[in-house]
Amino acid sequence: MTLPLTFSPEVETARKIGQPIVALESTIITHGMPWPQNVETAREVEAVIRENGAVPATIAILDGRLHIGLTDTELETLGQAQNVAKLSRADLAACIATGGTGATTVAATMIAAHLAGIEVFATGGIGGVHRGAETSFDISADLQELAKTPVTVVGAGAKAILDLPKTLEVLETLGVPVIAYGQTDFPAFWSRSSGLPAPLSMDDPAQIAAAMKVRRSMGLTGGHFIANPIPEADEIPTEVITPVIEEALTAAAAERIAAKSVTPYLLDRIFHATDGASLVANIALVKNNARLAARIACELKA
Ligand code: PSU
Repeated sequence: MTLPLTFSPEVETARKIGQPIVALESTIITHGMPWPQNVETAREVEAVIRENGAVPATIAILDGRLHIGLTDTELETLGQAQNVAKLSRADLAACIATGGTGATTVAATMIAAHLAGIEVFATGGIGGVHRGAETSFDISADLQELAKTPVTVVGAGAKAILDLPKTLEVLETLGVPVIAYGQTDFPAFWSRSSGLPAPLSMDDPAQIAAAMKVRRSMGLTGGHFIANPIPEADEIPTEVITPVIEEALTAAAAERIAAKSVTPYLLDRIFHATDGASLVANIALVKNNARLAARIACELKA
């Protein structure tokens, strides 16, 4: 069978003329941010990618078709839709086969990007090892995907709601290069530093593109994770965000929130507890990641 694949007109043209393309995920739209900021942010992030010389390709499954690039109407519809499925590696095929609609997580977006020949992808932050994983076994499929699929993901580290030391340990075990951009510390999403050193550090998008090319020519599987700290002006200091995260985690445990619902629940709770400041920071860091991803995509073509 042929895969039901739809390229947006903009992405179709970019493919024909060989323009750099940056993939974007859709779970951040449906499960990561409230309406209408989710759609506004998605549009702004796409604009940042264009301003930096690349073409954005937001990825989602709509009525059983895998879309690489969404039109403005599709973006708006997805952003307002209720009960959209959150798709990871395990759910993609079933969603397409049953004609469903779903938003792609980091893992699923990497798979779709690779199918479409896109090598760079910008998001907010990757999933990781959840706190208490020693009993819950809750580890995001994003980590395994980074080990398997040759797509470079740019994110502001991993969300501070996770167990960051364990997340870095698992990435190391899986052989995923974790490269902090412009600093040596691993960033913690809303804050610039997690207090943990990043395994690797680079200051130049051209170096990152070079590392991608070497990895490809060595025949190594998997991608890179580029950990790009939130801009200084937009960060929420660790002392401020930590107690909010602790409170949200306690509430999630009391309400027995599990599996795929954990991350959206915590993000929503933190949004309310910070009077929206966590969302402002989230929007700023995604745009910052889009900028870097576009620069890397352009260097790859250079
Ligand atoms: N980045 C954000 N907000 C999000 C996410 C990333 O700024 O909501 C999503 C991504 O789609 C990522 C998912 O794959 O959170 C992780 O979910 P989980 O912990 O259930 O694997």
